[in-house]
Parts: sequence; C-alpha cells; structure tokens
Amino acid sequence: MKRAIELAKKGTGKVNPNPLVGAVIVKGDRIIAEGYHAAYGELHAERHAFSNLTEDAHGASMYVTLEPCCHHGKQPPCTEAIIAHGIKKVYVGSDDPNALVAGKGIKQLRDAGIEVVTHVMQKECDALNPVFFHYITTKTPYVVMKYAMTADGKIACDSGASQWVTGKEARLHVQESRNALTGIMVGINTVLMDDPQLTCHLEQGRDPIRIVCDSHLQIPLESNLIRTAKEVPVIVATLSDDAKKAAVLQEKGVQVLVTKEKDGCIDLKNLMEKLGEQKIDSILLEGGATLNQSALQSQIVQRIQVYIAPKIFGGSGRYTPVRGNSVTNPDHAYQLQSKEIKQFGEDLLIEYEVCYG
Ligand code: AOF
Ligand code: ZN
Repeated sequence: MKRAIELAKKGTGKVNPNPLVGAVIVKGDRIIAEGYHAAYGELHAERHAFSNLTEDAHGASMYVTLEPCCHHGKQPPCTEAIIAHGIKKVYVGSDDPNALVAGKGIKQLRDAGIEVVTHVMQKECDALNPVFFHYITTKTPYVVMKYAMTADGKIACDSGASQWVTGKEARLHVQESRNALTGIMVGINTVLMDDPQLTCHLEQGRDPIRIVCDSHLQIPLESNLIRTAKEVPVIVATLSDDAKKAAVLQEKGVQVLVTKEKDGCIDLKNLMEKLGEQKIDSILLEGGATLNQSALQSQIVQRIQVYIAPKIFGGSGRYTPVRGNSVTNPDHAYQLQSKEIKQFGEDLLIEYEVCYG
C-alpha cells in the first residue's frame, strides 16, 4: 500500500477534479504490475495496473488506495476488470464518498467471491485526497489559505516591502501548491499593489486558473494577469454591471463572473458554488488580508498554510495576514486544528484545518 500511495502522487496536478489513486498487483512475493491515475479522463489506477501486467493476474492480490469504482463514467467500472482478471483478494485504503460508488464497489467485489480488506493504511490514503473528498460531497472548491509571516506576525514592513519574508525553499514549496491546486485566488488590492503573475514556476508545473475578487471591476487592462489571460485563464469575480469594461476584459480572454452580493462585497459562498460548477475543485487563496478575513467569515476555507520566517519586522501592525473586523472576544476566535509541521530551509510551515462549529 505504501508503494500504491507513492504511485498515486504521480498524478498530482493532473487528475483534478478526480482523485489521486495508486494500485499494485502482487502474486506471491512479487509485484506483477503497478498503476496510477495519471490524468483526468484517462485510465483509472486499477486498469492502468492491468495494462502493465508482466504475467497472468489470476489468484493475485491488488492493493489500491481508493475503493474501486463500479459505475460507468469517463471510464468503465474497475470492479469489472478486477473480477475478469481473477483477482482473489483486494486491499483497499480509503472509502469512496462519491455517491455513485460509496460502498457499492466493495459490495460488488465481495458478491463476486473476492476477499476485500478495507481501511488499509487509511489515514495515509485519506491524506492523498482531501480535495476530492470535499469537492465530490460539496461541489465547491477546497480552499487553502496560504500566507508567509515573520515571527512577529507581519507579512510586510511598514513600507509595504515584502520581498522576501521566507527563504527560497519555502517559496519553492508554494509553487508545488500552485501546481497541485486547480485555482489560485487573490483580492483586487493584491493585483493593484503587486501586479502578480500567479503562475506556477516549476519546470514541469501546471499553471492554476487565476481568480481575482474585484467587486468594482477595477483591474487594470495593462496588468500582468490581463495581458496573459489568453495563455493562462483568468476569472474576474465582480458585482459590477459595467458592461463596457466587462466586454473589453472578455475580448482579452478574461471570464467575467458576476456574483451575488453580501454586505456590499462579493458573496464568497456564491462564488465558490459558481467555481465548483466549472469543475474547479480546489483554490489556493493567496490574500490579501481583507479577502482572507472575508473568506474565514464566509466559512469557505478548509485549510490554512502558515509559513513562519525566523525574523521580526516590528512596526505599526498594518501588514498582518488577516485584517478587517476582529472577533469581539477570544472565545469567538476562528478555531483551527494543527495538522502538520514541516521545515523548509530556516522557515517553518504549519498546516491547520479550520473547524467550523
Ligand atoms: C479516478 N481515478 O483511479 C479511480 C477513480 O469519470 P470517471 O470514469 O473517470 O470516474 C471518476 C470517479 O471514479 C471518481 O469520482 C471516483 O469516485 C472513482 N474512482 N477515479 O479518476 C481512479 N479509481
Ligand atoms: Zn475506477
């Protein structure tokens, strides 16, 4: 199963909104085939493994990180292939919450006389697919809020200068998130201040779909995002009914998405529903501080990645990761659960899950 998990990761950034899945077929003490889901719409891990068989699979066991599917989607049911190849025993990691599968895959295998062992290394297998589990059950994107701050909680100096808070190893890891997640989202102030590209700088990386929350359609036509919108998709979410500016943006390749309004701002829940309809299963939220606050308040954030650099900026406290209204009392804080601590160079990364009570 460890090997199947390793294989599954090879699909990172390529399978969304489908899950990362790996499969290994074993006969006696020999691995006779390996497979993984390599790209959206292509062979599932199980059938990919069968396509790599080095000998007949009759009587063999299969290790697969996710419950095999039993429905006709873009691909035929994997259960049928497992039965047809005479597999005797299947070890399964995660349950599949997809309503089309959800236990029915395992039942089909058992009904065919195959022994099925479930929840093998389940925690590790589940850790492959937080995005898929969230998206398949809610139809809205899994949102990861990311920011980098100093040990005194600042994201920039009082001058606004922020290059760089963290070192190059940590910044490289951010690029991996940009590759793994389907979209990247920022507020209009970040565009006006930094004019970012929001692309993925990894050699083999995939650029995320770039999403800007821009209530009043202020985005400059000469900004890097708009200039490159025909090469890498840009979605501008807005409340504005300025049809003229919208038409110019569309002409430049931008998708203008008008959302509902909430308290004078973009209704982020509504925006997530609309993005989910476009198969955007995951979003890296890269600020700024006001959008971060709205996102928490709207309860659209599932995970927070905090990079902490071993340095102190001091200053007025103008540049902190989450601004807007504070909670009125420590008892009302947004509650987080620590999931993981990693180190990149000198910087720490703490990953939290957001707990909505
Ligand atoms: C995958 N890859 O290796 C496995 C999946 O539309 P389809 O036919 O690609 O089916 C997608 C569903 O199949 C997916 O939501 C999940 O429930 C199930 N298993 N999917 O993309 C795989 N094993
Ligand atoms: Zn399948």
